[in-house]
Amino acid sequence: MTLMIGSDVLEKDNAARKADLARDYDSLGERLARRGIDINAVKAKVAAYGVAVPSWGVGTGGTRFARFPGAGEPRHIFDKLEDCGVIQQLTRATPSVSLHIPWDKADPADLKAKADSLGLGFDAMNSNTFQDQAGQAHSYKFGSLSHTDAATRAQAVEHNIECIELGRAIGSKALTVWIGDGSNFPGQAHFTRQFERYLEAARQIYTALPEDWRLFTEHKMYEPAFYSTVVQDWGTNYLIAQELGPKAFCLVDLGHHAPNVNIEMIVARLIQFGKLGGFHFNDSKYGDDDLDTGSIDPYRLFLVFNELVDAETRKAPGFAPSHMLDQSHNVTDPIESLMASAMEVQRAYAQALLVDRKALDGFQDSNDALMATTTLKAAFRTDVEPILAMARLESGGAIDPVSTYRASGYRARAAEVRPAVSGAGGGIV
Ligand code: LRH
Ligand code: MN
Ligand code: MN
Repeated sequence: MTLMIGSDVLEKDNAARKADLARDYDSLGERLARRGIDINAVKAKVAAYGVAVPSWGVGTGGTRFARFPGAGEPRHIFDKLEDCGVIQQLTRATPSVSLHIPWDKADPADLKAKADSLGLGFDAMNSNTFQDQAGQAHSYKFGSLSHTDAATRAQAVEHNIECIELGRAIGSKALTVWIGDGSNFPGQAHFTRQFERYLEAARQIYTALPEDWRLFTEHKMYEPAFYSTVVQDWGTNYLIAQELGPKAFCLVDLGHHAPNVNIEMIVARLIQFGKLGGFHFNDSKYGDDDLDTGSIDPYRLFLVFNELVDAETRKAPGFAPSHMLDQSHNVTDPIESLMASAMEVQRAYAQALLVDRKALDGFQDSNDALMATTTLKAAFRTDVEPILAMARLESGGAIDPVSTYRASGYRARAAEVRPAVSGAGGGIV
């Protein structure tokens, strides 16, 4: 039994919206033409854009206080892939999935066959040395790649190599390493020795990378370590990428910075020095909140994309970042949140494509701060929804993915075959 959205439902929902969309698209096209912008060129770029879905995002997340699972939660990676297939079917913006090992461990041939049947590919592999697994010889309680104990470090390195091997078999081309290593008390760890141990272990992972692979290291200011974190910011992350070599890059998770940090400027710096590996898109208000992309500060997302489009336009050397979502859904249907988030990322991209870069350059050179910022705002304020919707429609997706998804009854059908999960007692405070 296939759970995918039936073409009848998709066509019916699209049919009800097609005429309005055509009018909105024409009207926007006319207004953009007045600004010297070809709407079809923007649409073509948007249509070619893709952001990877995190396999772990399709299950209901949770906090350390509780988890409230929804109906029809995916049971395993194959259910997760089906959910990702729906997201791609309706949005046409998420052609690949990023796996997390060992959560998604399975026979590579089965993974590949399932993904192929859904028209999905595999993005970066993610290793997990921030929690212990059943039967594991050494605990990560006091760290993994930077642990004081050599055998624990070796186990963490070995796990990363296993992720590379699985990734290789399914067509992935990158490994993302995020560790929770750090300390909870001043004095608990020797900062320098701890980082030396990390670098030595990371070098071993780097050495195991296939020729055409990239290694992404992800910085995060705090949590689970609450006093110090080994890879705490983009400075340390950049040092790692420099130390390891040309296949090592920095991954920027938007939620992993202190509030008010100028993330778009970090992005610009990493681009300038050829070390921007990719993104984990999400949004935050206070810390690593893992909220839906663009739900809190869509302007910041736009400003990040403004840097990306700037780099793309001037063909910055070696510029090819990976784009992934990384969110935790606590109160929404994860499929709806991921579809909405993929569209938010696309929206920021489309808006950034509208920036009059020639005018902006001129205002920057003449120190016209007001007009420079107004130039950005003019792009950000443009409602690009007709461009996104038309790109989706033309590539076989839904004009309004959430509406089509709801009309399809997918979740209820999933709940019939996927047993209900209780959140009772799930808190780990
Ligand atoms: C760490 C993190 C990391 C992933 C995910 C599960 O906060 O964002 O990118 O491994 O959580
Ligand atoms: Mn992340
Ligand atoms: Mn995170």
